[in-house]
Amino acid sequence: MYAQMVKSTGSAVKSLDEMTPQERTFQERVDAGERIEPKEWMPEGYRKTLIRQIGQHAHSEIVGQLPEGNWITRAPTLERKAILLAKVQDEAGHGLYLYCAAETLGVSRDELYEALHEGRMKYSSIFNYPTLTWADIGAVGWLVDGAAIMNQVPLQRCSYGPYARAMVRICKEESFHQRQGFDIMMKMANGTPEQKEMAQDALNRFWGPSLMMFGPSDEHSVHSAQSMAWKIKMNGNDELRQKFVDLTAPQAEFLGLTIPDPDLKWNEERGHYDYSEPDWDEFFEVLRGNGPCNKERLGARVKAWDDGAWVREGLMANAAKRQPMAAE
Ligand code: FAQ
Repeated sequence: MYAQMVKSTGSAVKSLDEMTPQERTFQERVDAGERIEPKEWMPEGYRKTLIRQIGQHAHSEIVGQLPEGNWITRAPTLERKAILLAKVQDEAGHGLYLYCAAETLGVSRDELYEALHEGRMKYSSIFNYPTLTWADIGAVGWLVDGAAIMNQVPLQRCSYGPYARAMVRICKEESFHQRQGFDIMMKMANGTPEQKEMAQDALNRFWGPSLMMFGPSDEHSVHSAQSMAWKIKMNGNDELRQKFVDLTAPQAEFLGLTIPDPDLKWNEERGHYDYSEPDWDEFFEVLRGNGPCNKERLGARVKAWDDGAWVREGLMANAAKRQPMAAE
């Protein structure tokens, strides 16, 4: 239990010639940049891929509240506490927009929760790492929200209307989150030597896991080719990871912190930073349920669901009582 099963079902992308007329019309609409809306015809694989990606994205937002929620009562000032509280609430909102977007595809929120709780659906690997110090909250905002934005800004242009529209507001909020994380890092990096050391330690622990957020390298990404053909994903995993490194390396320099990668350096010829691949064995172990916090994170979600049973039962009983009255 609690493993996020590493079971992918990527299949080859059909050429236009291999498609049925209906599939071809659909693909041509996608290629022309048209938006697909819920009641319109779509290939079954498109619908399933969206449910998988949007559902896992929603779960990530919800599980992602846990590492930060851990610090709400211990934030160093009232202002930081209020900001963190607002950020964690935003993540709940993101999860809800995304569950709503998934529901337009014919799956219920309860079904998605069940799949998460039974280990049949994943959430982002990053949330299986602990937040040990206040500087980790800075690193989460700076790096984790930074990586999330890098991936999500292009999704505002994805082919499925409800997902693309949910992304607009989510990206605005994530951008505020990223800046608040950077602000915490600025304070810590320019504080006492101990505070700077905490900031460096947080960067050391979150750098590799943040790179993993973009998914496996393109050659190991089972879904990328089809998802990009359908514009469910707008970029490959490696392309976005590189963009993230290019944007973040100068920020670390500005903070006076060192990215824990001896091979990180600007490559004039490529016009990009060279960097080391993260530890992919660790990534797949985390996906198998063996990360530092997998059991704790999923355990917390299952407990929240079980503890809320009486509320759901009460609401259902109340609705059932009201139904005959409404009919009268
Ligand atoms: N963690 O073939 P690909 C956030 C799985 S939101 C876990 O490349 P795909 C906000 C993948 O599901 C962060 N599993 O897959 C926040 C697949 O397995 P499956 C979440 C991963 O889907 C901030 C298998 O590996 N963002 O942080 C991961 O084409 C702070 C093969 O991989 C999104 O979900 C991973 N890192 O590309 C909240 C964005 N990577 O499903 C609180 C939308 C891959 O077949 C605090 N999602 N896998 O069993 C996407 O863009 C894509 O789904 C990718 C993966 C890029 C994540």
